[in-house]
Amino acid sequence: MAGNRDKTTDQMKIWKENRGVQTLDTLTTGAGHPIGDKLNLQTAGPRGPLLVQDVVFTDEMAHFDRERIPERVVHAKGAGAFGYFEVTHDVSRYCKAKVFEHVGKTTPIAVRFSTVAGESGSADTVRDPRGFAVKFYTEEGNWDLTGNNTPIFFIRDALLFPSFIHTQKRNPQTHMKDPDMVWDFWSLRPECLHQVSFLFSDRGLPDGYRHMNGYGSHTFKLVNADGERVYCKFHYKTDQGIKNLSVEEADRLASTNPDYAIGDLFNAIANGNYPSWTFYIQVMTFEQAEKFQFNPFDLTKVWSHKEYPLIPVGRMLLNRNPVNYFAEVEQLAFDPSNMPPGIEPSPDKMLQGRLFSYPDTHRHRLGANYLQIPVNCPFRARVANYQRDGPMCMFDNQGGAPNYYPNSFSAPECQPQCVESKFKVSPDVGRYNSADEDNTTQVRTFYTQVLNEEERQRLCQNMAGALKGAQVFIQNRMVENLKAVHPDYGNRVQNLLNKYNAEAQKSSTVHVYSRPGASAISASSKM
Ligand code: HDE
Repeated sequence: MAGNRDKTTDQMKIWKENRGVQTLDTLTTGAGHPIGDKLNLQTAGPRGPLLVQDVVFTDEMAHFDRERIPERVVHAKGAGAFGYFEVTHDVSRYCKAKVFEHVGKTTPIAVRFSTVAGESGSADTVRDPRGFAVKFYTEEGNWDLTGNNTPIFFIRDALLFPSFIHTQKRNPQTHMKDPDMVWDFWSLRPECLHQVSFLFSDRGLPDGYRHMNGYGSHTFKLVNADGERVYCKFHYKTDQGIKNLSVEEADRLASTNPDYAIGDLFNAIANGNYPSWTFYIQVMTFEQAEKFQFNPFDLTKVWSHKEYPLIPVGRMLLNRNPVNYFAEVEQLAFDPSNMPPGIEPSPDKMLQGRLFSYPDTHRHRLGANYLQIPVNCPFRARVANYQRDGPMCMFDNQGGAPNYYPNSFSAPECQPQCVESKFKVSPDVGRYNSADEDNTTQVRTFYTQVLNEEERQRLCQNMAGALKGAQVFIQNRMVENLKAVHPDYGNRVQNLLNKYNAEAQKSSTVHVYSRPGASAISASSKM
């Protein structure tokens, strides 16, 4: 037994050894008062009742009652680590951001990897995209590249995101995952096809967090010191090599070791086996963007690596585990609108939607002063502005400096060289339908050219294995979408579904009409 213990299992033993001190700290209340007895309530006689004056108790219980903050509405389960980013190639011709200033420059980083749909106690080895969020603590403020392990996403209009996520979470009545919800949405929105195909391929089950790539996914804008702009995409390629789990192994781990990915990352770092990723950009000029065969800001599409080759930039390495999970990982708040001068958003509607959503959710989850929490604080830049007060204001609140602008008292001034680049927007304001912006060409390439025959078989098997849980009319609609990608794709999934549906009918275990929710609704509607 003792021989099998790894660094996560031995955390407390290691902590005690590292502490090295023989004398014990004085136990105190939250206010720092020494505590004489922490095992027994103060009561009137040995059988109670207890006294309101027992502040040792009320201090402890009142804090416990408030221990939980809202979990992230998506990406609730995750692992964090710290390290640095090092520039290995000069890209200053594209970007003036100090993080890329010169070869050899290092910038401290915080990283959080996550699953998407599960709650904070859910299993790590489920089929789901993985979050790949990196915070660069630069001297021009933090840069958060809040990406995934996939270069694309399900939808291309931010207005659909809350509904999409509802379908991935729990049924409003049964509080269970619901295949009808999932496949109804995916089949109604064919722009999901690319990401769904990626998800049900082998890469939908990465082996922990060290063996997957990361992507900024969106198109961003880079600006150089002369004000010249290009569009860009960011890529991290794992130096550990891609490794995925088989369906059977993922299922086994989900029941035997649901924290598999967190443990794998923690142990690797604790053992000095530091994971690293090589960082690349793809660059597209504004002229190329005009002529690009797809909308270059469509998050459901990739840019061909042949036409827009990966340009090496640097390497990121993780060499420190969190000292405290809540302080450094649960409170770690990423925000795509955290961009230093030189890195700007493209018009991508999804990215633009995210610029609002993240700081908004942090104000709800962590409070108005969440940027003062040490792990979020842009500690390499000196924050100087006119924001004051609010709950949990932790530092000196900028002392006696003026709290209004403009002022005549030598307070922080604007830096005109840091103003965002200008760009032209002239079209009519409207709600433009983006549902049918070519949903199949790149999926066809993925199906026919990226995957080999065995991978195609597994993709169809994985997809049919999940789609069989949805009602038949939803299955049919999904299959029609797959046929539009490639007849072989649709036919294979259909054949597997036929088999499953026949088996289900035989054993009359079709879930569809046996959901308790369905009968409860119809019963109550008759009353
Ligand atoms: Fe997120 N997403 N997202 N997302 N996302 C959140 O922020 C949102 C999207 C991603 O480790 C939330 O702090 C909208 C794409 C990661 O803490 C929330 C849209 C990509 C993480 C949110 C998207 C991501 C989040 C939930 C569509 C990859 C975890 C809690 C417009 C490129 C970061 C939170 C961490 C987390 C909103 C789509 C990646 C609600 C509105 C695309 C890695 O703000």
